[in-house]
Amino acid sequence: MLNPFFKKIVTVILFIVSSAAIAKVNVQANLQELDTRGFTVVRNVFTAEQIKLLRDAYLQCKTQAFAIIDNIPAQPRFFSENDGNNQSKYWKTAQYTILQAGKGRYDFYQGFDNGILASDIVKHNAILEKLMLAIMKDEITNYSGIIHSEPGSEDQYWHRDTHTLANVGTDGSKLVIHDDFYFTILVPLTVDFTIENGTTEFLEGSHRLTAKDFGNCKPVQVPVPLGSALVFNGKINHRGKANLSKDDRPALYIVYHKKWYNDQYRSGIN
Ligand SMILES: O=C(O)CCC(=O)C(=O)O
Repeated sequence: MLNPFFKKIVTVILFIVSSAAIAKVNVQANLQELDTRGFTVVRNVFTAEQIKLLRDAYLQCKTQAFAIIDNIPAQPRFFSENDGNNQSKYWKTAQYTILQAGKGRYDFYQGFDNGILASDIVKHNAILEKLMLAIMKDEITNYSGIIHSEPGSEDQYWHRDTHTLANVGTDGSKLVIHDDFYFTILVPLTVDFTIENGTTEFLEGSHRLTAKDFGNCKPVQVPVPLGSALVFNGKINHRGKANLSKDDRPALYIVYHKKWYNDQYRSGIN
């Protein structure tokens, strides 16, 4: 018979070992989903305290962004996507770039990742980093921004997040044969992502396909609770959906990519 002290120690050790085993199994499940479906929801990535700090930072970014959107003229943006033409607009100052990502939907893209958005909470989350290194192995970097989707926003245009790595055409034939090098992570900041407020829609498996085969993919939306992270391959065809709720649906995004890729360049932006 173990004395109570040893019994307690054994219980603690068993708990640690089983938690580590569960974490390992979950990482494997997330990696498997990323490989086959192209997206996955990782649970319990951020604490409630961290989400509160991130939410406060988002509210400051929103004030800064709308001081620009409401006061300087937007510039038109023309670009090609999935072998089709697209049109949008953007606002640019010496410090900030904001992209319109569909009606009522804004990407606070450049100039916003300072303060808490530049802290270890965002830049070095242990769970996310482990996942990213498991796939991309080494020489990775990340940056962050915010997607602000207002009530009444409309469906975004379908797109991949990466360049298609071809000089001619945007069907993705050169992209899909390349090792995975870019992942986007969306983090709910004030509300869960739901079907009603427009959680991201994916063409399941399209990260492995050229645009001509997108018709074979199933459109899928997944709910993402606060504290979790929606992780997806930058090659996957996806879009933000209309926000039919009465609340803003902000998302922090963290992009991880191989260091050789330049994500500070965007087609159609001067
Ligand atoms: O808002 C979303 O759910 C997705 C946003 C997105 O894909 C983008 O702006 O590139």
